[in-house]
Formats: sequence, structure tokens, C-alpha cells
Amino acid sequence: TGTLRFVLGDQLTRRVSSLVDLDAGCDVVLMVEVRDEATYVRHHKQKIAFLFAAMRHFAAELEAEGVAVDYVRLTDAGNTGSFTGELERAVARHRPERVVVTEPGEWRVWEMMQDWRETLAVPVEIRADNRFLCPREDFAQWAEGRHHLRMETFYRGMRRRTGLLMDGGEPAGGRWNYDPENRKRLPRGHRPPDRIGFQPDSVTRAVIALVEAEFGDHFGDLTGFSWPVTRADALAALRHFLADALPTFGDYQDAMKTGAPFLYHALLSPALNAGLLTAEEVCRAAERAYRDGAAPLHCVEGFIRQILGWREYVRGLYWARMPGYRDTNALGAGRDLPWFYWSGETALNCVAQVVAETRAHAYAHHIQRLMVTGNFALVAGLDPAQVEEWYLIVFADAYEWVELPNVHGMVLWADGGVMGSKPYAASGAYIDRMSDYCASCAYDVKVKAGPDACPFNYLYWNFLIENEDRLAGNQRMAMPYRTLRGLGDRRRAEIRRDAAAFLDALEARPGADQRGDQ
Ligand code: FAD
Ligand code: DLZ
Ligand code: SF4
Repeated sequence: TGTLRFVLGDQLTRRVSSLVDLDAGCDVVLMVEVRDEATYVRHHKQKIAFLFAAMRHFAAELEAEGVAVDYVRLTDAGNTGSFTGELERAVARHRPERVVVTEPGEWRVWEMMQDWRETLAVPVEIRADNRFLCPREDFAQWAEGRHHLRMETFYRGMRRRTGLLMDGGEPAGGRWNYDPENRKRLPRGHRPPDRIGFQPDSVTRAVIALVEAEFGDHFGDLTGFSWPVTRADALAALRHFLADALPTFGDYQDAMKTGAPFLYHALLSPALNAGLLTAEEVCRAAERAYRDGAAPLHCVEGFIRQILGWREYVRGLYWARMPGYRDTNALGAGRDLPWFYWSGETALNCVAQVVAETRAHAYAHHIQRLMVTGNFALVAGLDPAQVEEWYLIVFADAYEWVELPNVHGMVLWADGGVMGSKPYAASGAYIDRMSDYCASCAYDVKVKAGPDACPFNYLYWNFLIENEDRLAGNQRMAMPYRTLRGLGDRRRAEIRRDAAAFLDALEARPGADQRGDQ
């Protein structure tokens, strides 16, 4: 064998750097299903099924091209269960001149790769991941010397660098950011479009059975599995999004509706993160929709910002700040994750809805992640490490490079403001404005104190009180702290009392909150 090319489960593109100079005449591509990767956190069943199915389809496509693929299945005899063990066995089997691999998405695996260079009997070449628009070094250079990083500055640089939505040196339409137009409530009775799902074929069905048999006790349902697991299906999903959802994407980007988990979102993150689509082709396709008059600028800009801006930004930040990034706990939060994050059994209707949808689909959209399960974790002072593990487990698109900055930084502010300028804490009024959840909740979002009050209302003020030393000096928190100072001692005591009662009940019976108890 010439070169052994090791392709990880989230690197499933023919154009990944480890395959660019593939010589089908003498090289072998190695792909491995290993227990360690399925259990380093106990991933949602759909995430494992998605990855294994996508891996098997990708291997079959390479084989159809005439490439020799050595594919190790989870249950194959002798499977050692780890990347390192399987690579060692493959080197012994094929005796290649060298191993080529593309750098991984997670620090954990990056460390393993450093060891391979020492321990394998053949040279190991680790190549840069060419699927991102901003190379790791370029981001590191940009971030050097800045304590606070700001997405908007980075994003404008990326627009200029790629020419996306640029008219010469100017942003299309004359503005960089159309966010203010992207915060509409859904009109009552509004019917979002039907979204296409993908029927599992025989390969995917076999994987689903395998996952049920091997990981049956993991969180999540497999019954509704409908993710695209091939490049062709991922392209079909992209076309469907561009035609049916992108033209309205921006308007209702922050809206939440019972029974409508997908609304106008792209549903492309699992495919993007696993390599079935590239960030560049998705952004170019969205721009084309704008240039052709098929989608308005505020929607297209809002969408491109998520990928060219946020996605590239969190990935750059992760690599620039790891391995220390996840160790900080700027707000000193430490409460255990309540059991209802798994069971969904809580009287907080918004949380119950989001957990139920997450279990069914391994998906929740951005505002659900940020303002419902995330906001609760923030204002209840949940332990960052436990919250991070939850987010890494429950979503089909979760890898540490993207999960950690979003959870540790954006949601929990555990990085002390590296990622975002202020914590996104909010009271029930925000959730009420952007969703229909409160109408069917056992709590009353309009009530501020006492047993009927929406817990977000007093937990929000309690959060501000508890973190006054750390946050009151933050310019962007000036307004809520001014309001807090105007509340008076009696109201403050009442907030403290309600919050303590709620949080104590959580700790006493981790599965319950006051209403759920009854
Ligand atoms: P859309 O809303 O349609 O957005 C389009 C695309 O933009 C997404 O596919 C995604 O690639 C990108 N994007 C949007 N927001 C972000 C962001 N904040 N960071 C990175 N990319 C973004 N995304 C993941 O891919 N994996 C995660 O593990 C993950 N964890 C998150 C945890 C929290 C607490 C929060 C607030 C956000 C997280 N996100 C994560 C970002 C975002 O919520 C998802 O990318 C999005 O919901 C995926 O669904 P979609 O494809 O329908 O996205
Ligand atoms: C997430 C995942 C799972 C569940 N299983 C595998 C696997 O069996 N084989 C594999 O190559 N990759 C898997 N992955 C994706 C890896 O965890 C991912 O490549 C690393 O986390 C680096 O991003
Ligand atoms: Fe959530 Fe409060 Fe609304 Fe209930 S009232 S759904 S807990 S925001």
C-alpha cells in the first residue's frame, strides 16, 4: 500500500484535504466505527445513526469510484473500539509508506493524533481542515492580543475576504447587518411550510437497528429519523431550504411555536458539520438566491451571517482558546443539571416542549437552545461542565468545536466575556413574546412573585442580584442593573425567597419543580 488515508466520521467529503491527492491505484482509505467515539459522551441515538449511516454511504461512494476502502464496522471481530487501536491494526494490515489524515474537530482527538506521530511505525501527516473559510492560523492571528472577541468585526472581514454579498468594496444593500428586521413574531394561525425528510434506505435501516441494539439506553428516539445521510440528499435538502424556507428565514428566525420544531430553519447543520455540504457552497447558493431575486436581502444576509460569521467564528475561537477554554467558570455556577433536561418532565412548558422535540429529532433551533434550555441553565446557575455535556449529547450536529463556544461562552458566560459582550439572561417576557408556550403553561408569565409566577421572572432578577459584583460594571448590563437598584429591599427579598424556594425544590427532587411535583 502507498498511503493509508484515515477519514474520520465528520470528514465525509471527497474534497477533504486528506483525499485531495488520493491515488486509487495504490492508496487505501480507512474508516472505522468505534465504540469510544459513540460513548465519550452518550450521544443521542440519532446522532450515532446519522454518522454511521453517512460513513457507510460515503465509503460505498468511494468504492464505486474504484477506491480501496478498508471499512471497520462496530461489531467486526477484533474491533478495538478506539481510533488509535484501529489505526494501529490498519497499519499492521496494510504496511503503508505513510498515514495521511485531516486535523479533527475536537481537541480530544487532536491530542490522540499528536501521539500517533510518536507511536506509529510510519510517518503521519496531519493536514489542515480545508472545509472552513477561515484557516485556524488566520483566526489566531486576528484574535491575538484581543481579550474580547467580537463576531461582527470578524464577520465583516470574512465578507470582504470572500466577496460574499459584496458590491465592490461595499456590503450589498449598503448595510452589513439586517438583524433588526429578523425578529418578528409568528402571526397567529401562521402555517409554516412542510419540510422534507429523507426515508431511511436499507443501509440506514441496518444502522438504526445496530444503534438500537448497541446503544439502546442512550437518550433519544430513532423512530422519526429523517436526516439526509448522502451528499445527494444533503444537496436536495439545501435546494428545498433555498426554495421554501430561505425567503422567509430571517423574518421568523427567533420565533418558537408548539408542534413546529423546524419553522424556516435550514436543518443543514448535521450535514455541514459531517462534510456532506461545505460552508462555502451553502453560502454561495444563498447569495445566488438573492442575486436572482428569489429571496430578500435581509433573509439571505441573516442566513449567511450564521455560517460565514458565527460558525467560522466559534470554530476559530475554539482552536485559539483550547485547551484552557472549557476550564473557566466566570460566574462560579455549580448547581447540578436537573433531571428534566432528560425526561422533559417539568411544569416549565417551554423547557418541556424543547426537551421533547430534542428527544424526537436530535434537533432544536437556535433560539430554543439559547433562550429556553440555555437561558434556564444560566439564570438557575447550572454547572457549566454538566450543561456542556448535555448539549454535546443531545443534538445531531454537536461537536465540541461548535458546542463549547456556544454553551460555555454565549449561553453561560463562563468565559467571562471572551465570546459575547453580555450574558443573554432573560425573563419570561422574552419567551412569551417569541413563542406560544406560555399560553399552555401551569405558570403565569405575567405574574412576578409567588407560586404562580413564571420562574424565569424571579430567576432572572435573582441571577442579576447574585452576580452583581461581576456584572454590574458591564456597560451593556447598565439598564437592567438600574432597574434592579430601583426595586427596593422588599421586592429584592421577595425575589430571593421565590428563587430559593424554586431552586431548593430542584435540588431536593432533581426531577421536579414545584408545579411538576403536584
Ligand atoms: P439555521 O438556524 O438555519 O442556521 C444556518 C446555519 O448556520 C446552521 O446550519 C449552522 O451551520 C450555522 N449556525 C447558526 N448559528 C450558529 C452558531 N451560533 N454557531 C455555529 N454555527 C451556527 N450548532 C452546531 O452545529 N452544533 C452544536 O453543537 C451547536 N450547539 C449550540 C448550542 C447552543 C447553546 C446554541 C445557542 C447554539 C448552538 N449551535 C450549534 C448553533 C445553532 O443553534 C445550530 O447550528 C442551528 O440550530 C442548527 O440548525 P439549522 O441548520 O436549522 O440552523
Ligand atoms: C460522533 C462520532 C461517532 C458517534 N462515531 C464515530 C465513529 O465511529 N467513527 C468515526 O470516525 N467518527 C465518529 N464520530 C465522529 C468523531 O467523534 C469526530 O470525528 C471527532 O469528534 C472529531 O471531530
Ligand atoms: Fe416558560 Fe414561564 Fe412561559 Fe411557562 S410561563 S412557558 S415557564 S416562560
